[in-house]
Amino acid sequence: MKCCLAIDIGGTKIASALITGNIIEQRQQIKTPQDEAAIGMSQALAQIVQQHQGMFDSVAVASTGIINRGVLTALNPKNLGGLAEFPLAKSIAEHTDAPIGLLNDVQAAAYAEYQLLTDKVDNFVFITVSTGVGGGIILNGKLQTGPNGIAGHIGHTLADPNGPICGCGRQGCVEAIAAGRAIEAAAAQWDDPCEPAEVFARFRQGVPQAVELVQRSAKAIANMIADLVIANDIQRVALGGSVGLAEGYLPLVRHYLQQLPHFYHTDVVAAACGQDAGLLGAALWWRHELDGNEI
Ligand code: ADP
Ligand code: BMX
Ligand code: ZN
Repeated sequence: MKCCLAIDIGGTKIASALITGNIIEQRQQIKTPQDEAAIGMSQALAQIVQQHQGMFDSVAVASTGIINRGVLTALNPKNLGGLAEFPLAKSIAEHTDAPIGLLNDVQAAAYAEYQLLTDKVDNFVFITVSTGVGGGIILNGKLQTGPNGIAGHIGHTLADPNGPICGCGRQGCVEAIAAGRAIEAAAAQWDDPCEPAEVFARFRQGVPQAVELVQRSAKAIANMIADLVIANDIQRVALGGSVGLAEGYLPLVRHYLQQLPHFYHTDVVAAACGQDAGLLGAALWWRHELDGNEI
């Protein structure tokens, strides 16, 4: 059975694993380099590939950023320690001759989650609320990447025209209000500052400041889902990412969506693969592409 080295590059962590069929083995996780980000990224990728040398016959990468023609272009470079552009395919090809497939991280996650649905729908969206806010859109059963790899970058749709300036340069993006980094930035200003994981602990204890911050995030995501439903007739949404999967968050998103007129409603569920959706999706998608091209 063919084995794929899967790598999932997020703004906070880089996960890797060997994937055979649907089986994930040797899963590892390191922090995404933030200082000297380009050098750090090259070194991290070199280390991952070299460590697994001889154990895989293809490499599949799910990465944050716009992935187009082998290059990672950050829409929001602040999520990657200021890294605006990185030659992802070239950097990995220096260490292996295996075929390399690249996809945006959330497009990959959407691919995996859609494959694993037991009751198929036509139109499906995967949303991650993590370092940033990202999306992967399936329409009529087909993953949308767009001609330039941009499709699904829903974190950069408008939440509040008077909101904070987003790292992409636009004012009031969903990401600037709802993402882990947005929560982190707001909580850093508190008299008793804390990290997002602690914000959620305080939210669950009912601390008003934390409740307000988490509610603001969940409401922005609910409204973004409503926009997706009304634009594309989305039948199901799966939510992932460390914020999206944090205890208490999904019920809040459902609550705000439920408050809107019924036209905007859809099923919202937790990611079935949890934190592994990106890894698995990259591997499944790349296997499908390679098999499709076999003569
Ligand atoms: P990535 O963006 O690299 O895919 P994650 O999905 O883990 O990584 O998201 C990272 C973001 O989630 C960070 O902003 C971090 O502060 C936040 N975070 C991490 N753990 C938790 C938690 N337990 N509850 C809420 N937020 C969390
Ligand atoms: C940002 C953008 C998307 C990404 C999303 C979630 C960059 C570097 N990334 O909107 O491409 O899919 O974040 O990424 O511009 P994550 O790092 O939070 O998983
Ligand atoms: Zn933006």
